[in-house]
Amino acid sequence: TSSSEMSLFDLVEKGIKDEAKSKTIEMLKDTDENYILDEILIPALDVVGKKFEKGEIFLPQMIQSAEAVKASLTVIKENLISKNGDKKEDVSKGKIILATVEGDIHDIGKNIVKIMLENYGYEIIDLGRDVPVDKVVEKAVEENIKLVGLSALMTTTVKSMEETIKALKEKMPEVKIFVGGAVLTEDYASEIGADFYAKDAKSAVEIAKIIL
Ligand code: B1M
Repeated sequence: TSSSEMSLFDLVEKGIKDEAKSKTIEMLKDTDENYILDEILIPALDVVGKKFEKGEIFLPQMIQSAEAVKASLTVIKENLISKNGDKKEDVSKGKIILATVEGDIHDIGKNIVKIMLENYGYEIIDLGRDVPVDKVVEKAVEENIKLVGLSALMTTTVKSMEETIKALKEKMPEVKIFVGGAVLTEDYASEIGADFYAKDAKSAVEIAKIIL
């Protein structure tokens, strides 16, 4: 099969970035972006992750698949902006800090959450990935933040998520924190002191509506 005939799923799995981007543009003409996210991009990365775990593929391939997803996400984001362009409110519904915790460089999930929250009118202060505990706390204090969202993808980095939550609550007892990422569960989230667990980007929006 030539890459132009491949499905978006296969393009992500094979890490073919430019074609993934053009395929997304084509699909968005008649396909909902949530379908593309939940039924294609995320499942394709799950397959990639499983193959990596089994040693069937290696880090460079996993990086290429991630790049293909990022290219596709750029298009999805632009599409949402142009769809909402005329009905966009100028006033922000409130500020939210987002960060992937220290030690963890996985930021695709956080970036999807960011796209969705921005789409609903929230102002996002994106601290990026591998963010030191102190940086999150400093920024939250400086901006007098009411809501912070943290992402962690690895069993090893849930520890720094817990530390970030502890440090934030010490400085700002009123701050609310929501957490997400494939390694977390509702129970685990409350065990490490988070106020809310967001299983996906839609739940993050629901949490923002409650708090802000
Ligand atoms: Co890595 N990686 N990776 N990786 N990677 C995982 C997480 C892994 C499960 C793969 C595996 O072995 N099966 C495994 C972790 C094992 C573990 O701890 N349990 C792993 C590993 C081991 C590693 C390295 C250590 C590999 C190495 O170097 N030997 C290394 C880590 C380096 C580091 O962080 N210090 C590494 C690197 C990478 C890449 C750079 C190649 C790339 C990341 C690129 C990037 O993000 N910029 C990558 C990728 C792509 C993956 C997999 C395949 C996909 C992750 C992903 O983006 N999923 C992943 C396997 C898997 O999860 N299937 C894997 C899609 C994303 C949309 O899902 O982030 O869960 P997710 O987000 C969801 C929800 O969880 C939720 O909403 C999102 C949308 O529904 N959510 C939130 C997430 N964050 C949220 C925050 C919220 C709210 C909701 O509020 C704040």
